Amino acid sequence: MNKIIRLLLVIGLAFTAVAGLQAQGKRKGTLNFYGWSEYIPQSVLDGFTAETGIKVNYETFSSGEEMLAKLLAGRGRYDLIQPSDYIAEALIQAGQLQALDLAKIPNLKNVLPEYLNMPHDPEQKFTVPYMIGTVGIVVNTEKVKEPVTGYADLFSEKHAGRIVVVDDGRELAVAALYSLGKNLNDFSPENLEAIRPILATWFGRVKLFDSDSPKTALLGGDVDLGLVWGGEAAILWNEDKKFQYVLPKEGAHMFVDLMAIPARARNVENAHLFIDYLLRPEVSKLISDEFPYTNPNGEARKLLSAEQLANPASYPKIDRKLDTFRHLGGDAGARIDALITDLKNAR
Ligand code: N2P
Repeated sequence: MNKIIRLLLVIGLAFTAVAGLQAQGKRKGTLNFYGWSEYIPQSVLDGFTAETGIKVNYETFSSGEEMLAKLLAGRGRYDLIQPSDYIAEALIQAGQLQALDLAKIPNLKNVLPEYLNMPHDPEQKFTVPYMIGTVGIVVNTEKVKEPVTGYADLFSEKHAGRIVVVDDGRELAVAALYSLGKNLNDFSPENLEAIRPILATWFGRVKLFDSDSPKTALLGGDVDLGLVWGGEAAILWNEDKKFQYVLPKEGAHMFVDLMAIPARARNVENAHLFIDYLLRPEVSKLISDEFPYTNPNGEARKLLSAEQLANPASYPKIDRKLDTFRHLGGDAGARIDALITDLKNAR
């Protein structure tokens, strides 16, 4: 056999061996994932399936309370969920999350320390950070010439019928609390009564409630101002610099969205694999490319372009300490829901 043929044979054998190993390494099975809408690229789900053979069934929600209610009622059988900080806290208290096996999530080391051991999960037992963000005001500065620095400006009578807001009771109630100078987690009965007339006025001026894609109405020119998730505002900024992002001067908070495994999950191994996959810097970068929230993954941030890091809605200049939502306990959540439903029906 001449040398070239022998070499080709060896290469061929090596290829077959690697392919065989890969095939053996492939797992079958599924991962039932319940996550926020507009938050994870399809390419990331597909990439995970291509690498592992695990099929991802992806179901979405557009409010944390909707997801919480479903889980607490024992509906749906998910292996992995994407709760926000205060929702995870509620689930932990209700015994609805299982402790993670951190040995299976080595990429957790990529997460910046300031996003670990936060109040919702002080021992980092049940959750890992996915994305972080703020809720702020976006203004189409071609249409709105007067300065907009806070909630009072946003919901001013001048802008009636030109406003989109996230369809999220807790977010809107907090904005009203801030406008009264109150703490974002203080939903005492008195405070709830105090925000009622404020929200009633605001809701009368809102054109659209949309948590899934509030950017759409702004892009289409149906509205000129919004109270939106930071990542949505970041997409608008990428489209057109006329969309400016403002952290309301009366108060803004930071949300921390997480990955967690429900107590009743069946495919626990697959859930750990997926969490670790998401925390790989190059995968996490793909998420930031499509959904430009604040990425808590320090190694992924190193892969982002200077332009991505300069997006004022993804990485706003924070001139104050931003608090996070806490689980309120008792019936405070239900009272907020009732208030918001009432006021929306009265519109
Ligand atoms: C993604 C919504 C962001 C979640 N579409 C806010 N906690």
